[in-house]
Amino acid sequence: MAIKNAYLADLMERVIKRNPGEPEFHQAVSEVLESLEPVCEKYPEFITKGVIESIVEPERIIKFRVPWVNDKGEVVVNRGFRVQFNSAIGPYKGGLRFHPSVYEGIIKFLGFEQIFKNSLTGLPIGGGKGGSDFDPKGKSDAEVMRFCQSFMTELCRHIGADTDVPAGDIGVGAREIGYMFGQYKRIRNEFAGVLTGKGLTYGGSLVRTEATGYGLCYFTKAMLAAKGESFKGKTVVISGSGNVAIYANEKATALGAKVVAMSDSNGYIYDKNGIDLALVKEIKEVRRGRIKEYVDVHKDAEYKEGCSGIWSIPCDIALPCATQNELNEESAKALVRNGVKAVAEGANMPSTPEAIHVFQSNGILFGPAKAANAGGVATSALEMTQNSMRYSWTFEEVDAKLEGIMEDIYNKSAAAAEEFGMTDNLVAGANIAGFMKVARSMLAYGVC
Ligand code: NDP
Ligand code: 2IT
Repeated sequence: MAIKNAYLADLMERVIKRNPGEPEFHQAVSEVLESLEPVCEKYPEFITKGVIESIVEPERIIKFRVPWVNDKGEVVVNRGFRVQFNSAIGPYKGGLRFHPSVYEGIIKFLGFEQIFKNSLTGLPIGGGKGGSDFDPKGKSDAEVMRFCQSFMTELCRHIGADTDVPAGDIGVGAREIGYMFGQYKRIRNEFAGVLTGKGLTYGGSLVRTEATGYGLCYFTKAMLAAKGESFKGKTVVISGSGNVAIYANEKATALGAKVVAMSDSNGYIYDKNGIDLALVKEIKEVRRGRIKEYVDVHKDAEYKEGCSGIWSIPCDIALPCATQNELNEESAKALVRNGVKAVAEGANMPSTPEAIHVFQSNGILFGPAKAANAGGVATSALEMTQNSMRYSWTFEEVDAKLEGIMEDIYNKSAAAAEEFGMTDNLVAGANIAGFMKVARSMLAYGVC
């Protein structure tokens, strides 16, 4: 799957040289440049006017020390990042990830993907991402608060409701957003829509908590409907058991499917009767426990160590909702062997390029992350709209807008794939449709 266009191939080489030791970033850029080959043939100005050259370079990278005091009174120092990748169509927008695996390359891959995803939503948001190598697991609430306050003490100089609006991602949920919003408000003395995913009592939007998982199912519903299929009666496997996975389960079940497996970074559960989601919510959202605790209650369910085994469970629909590169070629082949019909990505870049190739070459419906998980950031943008209006929409209003946006993303991606001679290739379609709006804006600005 090499890039054939000489300029794009050379640019890819230079991206690798300029960003050494960042394989996830190289992977994300490579997929997009490959999709853009036919676009650059039709519109050579995107190359000659430097749009492609600029789009792979972040506008700004902020990297900072985050010192905080743990419960033993010791000073701990973490690293914080905010990559402000592209503001051509709106303020930088994208989540914050707190996980020990975070380094600059992870934030750059996520920030790069966010440019195209945010454009696909049709809403005025640019691309950014941030985070830290801080691990919230096993920390007390007081430790998480002190970390979040220290993180925001630096970050607050760089963000703003019209500049850059962070939100949650892995390890950052309502608790962390609350601590960070409180610190922003205190230091800057302004009550502004500077973060999304806020609590409902202080400017949050209804449906934001559910939005990524619900949106993933709305996208999948549209993708299935285009082929005369639906969720009804289907068996679904969902990796992860965090925010995205839980609400993907809730919506898939509401649409008539049976979810039989979920996981965390230690292992997975299989419940042939259908996962008891209330119990998963209690374990993950209330107790902050491990998924294996599920089998303490449901003795007939199985727990197995290791995450990748989840893809050996037969299913009609697979929704990877944990993390990048969690689904490799071998897992993709197992899914295909077991008759999977559709795969849609709730996590960012969960399938390796080899896995995507297996799905596409076997005619499996494949919804790439940029399109399929855009419901979270789309609803964040709706939260920004409500904050600007100083008004709140009802759950039903936001949910209806979310479903409309996800259908539109499916239609735009499918249409772009068709226009460029790659019918049904939603990877290429989403990359192209997301790129066009950003690229046209960049062209309008000249060199900047
Ligand atoms: P959470 O922190 O709520 O949950 C993350 C889940 O993924 C947990 O079950 C976690 O298990 C598992 N996980 C995390 N890292 C790994 C790893 N290295 N290996 C295996 N499993 C892992 O995060 P979210 O649900 O918010 O995010 C999940 C994915 O969805 C991410 O890729 C994120 O970028 C993406 N996403 C999130 C959006 C949002 O609105 N929250 C929007 C769009 C995409 P454990 O508890 O063991 O760590
Ligand atoms: O990957 C993502 O799109 C997110 N983590 C959500 C970003 C946001 O700003 O809501």
